[in-house]
Amino acid sequence: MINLDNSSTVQSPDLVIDPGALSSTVARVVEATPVIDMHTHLFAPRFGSLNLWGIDELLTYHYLIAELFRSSDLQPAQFWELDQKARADLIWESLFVLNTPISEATRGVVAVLAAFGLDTNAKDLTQAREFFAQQRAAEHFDVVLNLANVSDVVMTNDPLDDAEMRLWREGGGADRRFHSALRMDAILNEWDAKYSLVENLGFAVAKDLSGRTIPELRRFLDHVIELLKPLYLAVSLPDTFRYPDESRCSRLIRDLVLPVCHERQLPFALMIGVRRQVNPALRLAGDGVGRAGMESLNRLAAENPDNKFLVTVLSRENQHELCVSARKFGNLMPFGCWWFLNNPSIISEITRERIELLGASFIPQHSDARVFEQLIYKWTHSRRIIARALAEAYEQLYADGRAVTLAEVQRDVRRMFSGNFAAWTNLQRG
Ligand code: FIX
Ligand code: ZN
Repeated sequence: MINLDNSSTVQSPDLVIDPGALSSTVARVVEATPVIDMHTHLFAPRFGSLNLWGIDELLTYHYLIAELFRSSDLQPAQFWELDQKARADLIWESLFVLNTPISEATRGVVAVLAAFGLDTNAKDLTQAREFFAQQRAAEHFDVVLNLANVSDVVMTNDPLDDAEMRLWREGGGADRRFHSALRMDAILNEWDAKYSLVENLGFAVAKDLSGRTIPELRRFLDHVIELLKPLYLAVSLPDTFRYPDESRCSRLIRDLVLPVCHERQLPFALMIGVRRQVNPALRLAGDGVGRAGMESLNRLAAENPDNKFLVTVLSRENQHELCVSARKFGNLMPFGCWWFLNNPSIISEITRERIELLGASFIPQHSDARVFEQLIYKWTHSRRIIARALAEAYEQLYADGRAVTLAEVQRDVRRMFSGNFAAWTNLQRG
């Protein structure tokens, strides 16, 4: 038996871990294992202004905007009249000075400030603004990726965003740490409002999907896939999503997305349960959650056994059903504790039930980071919780009569943090 509590102990991977050292050993392995962050809203440094970073962006994150209105008399319309610095000052004052930053999103900002040795109890943002103003983006991003131990970042790329597509044409894909995910929301969820954007790009498409719309959309996707080389296609879907039905979304998934994904061996990521703009006054912070009907997911998996799906659901009440669906259909890969679920108490519950039902055959987390430094706290917080859940599983295994080696723990964590995703997407690691 080896006891890793004494850090000077030579860690022989093949020796069994002392049960009393399981918790600290698993925590150390989880902390040391690089992760592929398979869903973010970040961009490679060369995408310039598309990338958000620094204290003012951290504080005006839509999670904190939603929390501000619970601790301030300001109305949203008044808030939107302020410039970004004034918004950040107000959020700092309301949520970090006049109140204690104990929510997940406020604690996250505290963790980022602490990571850079900044005053987490400052009365204003003077010191923080001076620090971030002295940073150069590319080097700063390297520091953040290193602190978060993130080896790869998967972006969210909208093929109908002209500014973004121009950056791709100018070499956007050159950074091997950043990978594309082709986001289909505009086509699948907003076709009636946005089909003319595809038409204006020279593709003969129709609002009612008539004529050559499907082959022309296929030609459009082929063009975009050649440019972006995405690891997967993705869409967020409301809790009301049903498949199959007569909706444009259902028809486009069946006749366009699934055939393209199958032929190109690209997974299709389904992010189900978002109820967009339940409070439009909050803008990006105005989205809500609804419990999805999981029968549609089962139908998709059953009818398309040769398609691979990445799946995350937004309602806590859907999590157990997703685990059961993943046990029934090997072409489903559950991932992440998405958005309103990305909180320690719920990450803990979801990870434990996934380990109990799926072993290590799932992707425990993604950051969904929108501001670069969020990688630091989102991964520090999640690693802490995932390590505890995994250590508990090993403790129960010991109680049932089997020990584990350091090499086995390292194998299991590598599988969850990168192996499952790399295998699912055929990601060739450079
Ligand atoms: O659909 C998505 O990718 C969601 O993650 C976003 O719409 C959401 O605003 C978000 O960033 C949640 O963390
Ligand atoms: Zn997202």
